Amino acid sequence: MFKKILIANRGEIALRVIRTCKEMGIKTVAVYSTADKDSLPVRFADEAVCIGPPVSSKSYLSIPNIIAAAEITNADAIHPGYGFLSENEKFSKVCQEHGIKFIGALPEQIAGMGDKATAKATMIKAGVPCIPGSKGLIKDLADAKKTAAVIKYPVILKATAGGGGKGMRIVWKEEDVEAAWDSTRQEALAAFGNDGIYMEKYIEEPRHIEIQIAGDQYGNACHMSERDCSIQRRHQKLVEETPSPFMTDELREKMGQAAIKAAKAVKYEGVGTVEFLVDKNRDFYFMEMNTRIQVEHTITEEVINFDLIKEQIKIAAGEKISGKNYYPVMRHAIQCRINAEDPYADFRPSPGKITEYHCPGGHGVRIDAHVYSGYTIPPNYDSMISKLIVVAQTREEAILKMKRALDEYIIEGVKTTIPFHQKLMNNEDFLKGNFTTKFMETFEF
Ligand code: MV4
Repeated sequence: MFKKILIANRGEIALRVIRTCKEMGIKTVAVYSTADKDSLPVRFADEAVCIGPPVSSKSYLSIPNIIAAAEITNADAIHPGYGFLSENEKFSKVCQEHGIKFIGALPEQIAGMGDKATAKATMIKAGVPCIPGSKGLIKDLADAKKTAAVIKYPVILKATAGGGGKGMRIVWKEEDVEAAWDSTRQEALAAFGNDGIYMEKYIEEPRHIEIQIAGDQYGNACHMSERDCSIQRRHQKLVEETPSPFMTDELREKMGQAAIKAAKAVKYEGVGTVEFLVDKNRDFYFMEMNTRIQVEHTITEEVINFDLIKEQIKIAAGEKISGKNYYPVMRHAIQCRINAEDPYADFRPSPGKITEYHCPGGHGVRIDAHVYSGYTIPPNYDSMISKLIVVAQTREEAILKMKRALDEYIIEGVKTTIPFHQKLMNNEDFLKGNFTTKFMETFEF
């Protein structure tokens, strides 16, 4: 097992990883930018190293600074958390070259999943259901028109280097193909330095349902059931829950087996997520594979009673997974992301000092947060300040518990998304489980 892990991240996920390391008897190194010198991960880690100024490109994204911190502290592994360098092919490779275990995917797996057309080709070959579309990249405008005529409108153009909603255009009719083709290519080239574009049938009003998976270096893979992440706004998830209110035992089995196929196809080592779109007929299609721990891993932990960070560390250290699949049994978990944003002003970021802080507690309530009374939220990073997670026996009970916990939560000094979540927990369609990825477009707030 590792003796010392450096956490190449900040905020709640850095703290989350430190906590599991402590429980496993592993020493920890926090790295921090000058904006985070008073943060909890810096205080709770065994050692802390400043890696640069607030701007991420010179601190949390600086490979040389992070590797130097690992070398001077003698860390034998690096946990990248989510975001930042967690899915960076070069970082994974540089760690390898320095004899430091990267607790995440291999460089070639990151590259293979990061290029979306390549990822899709891999999944088609493995027998994972994919959305009908172009065979690989679209060559030119004529090819785009010809392909769209075959798969029929509406279609969607996607940048192969994109993902998470960046570099996409929906096309409803042939007259609009030319403009969409030109603008998607330009945007992709500017944003990713890669203008490769592929085309798919556009699935209207899908649900976003993802399967948690784990794989080990001995070729074993298992799934840990689903998370429904359909409640999102501009590709930012706001609420996640498991089980999905749209799920059936039959669909879970099919999606779970498809996710295992996906993991085995790339010899996946570690924990990961296979994202699917699910249409109204409960047909499901591979969308992306995330080779990292995700923000919403917590709800899976609560319903299957299992520490996913510990599993990640054990797999990276060469241990075997149990090989069995995990299902929620009489458990329902919901996570609300508490962001320092003003939901009454188009979710505008609201950084600043938290003057008063009181967090909820009690049976079935979990808070993953790095904030405290008197903490100043820096303006340099994303605005998520806390994750409020509840677990109960049924969805109805989980919603009641979430309402109670939201009412107890006091955060003063900055605007937060708490009032949004309170309103959502009373929404008739949400209560019925009747929502798709379009939900937030019409949600009145
Ligand atoms: C789609 C789609 C409909 N049809 N692909 C958005 C993020 C990226 N991972 C892919 N995305 C989508 N791809 C086809 N063929 C709709 C979306 C999409 C979406 C997906 C999941 C969650 C929220 C979304 C919001 C808008 C669009």
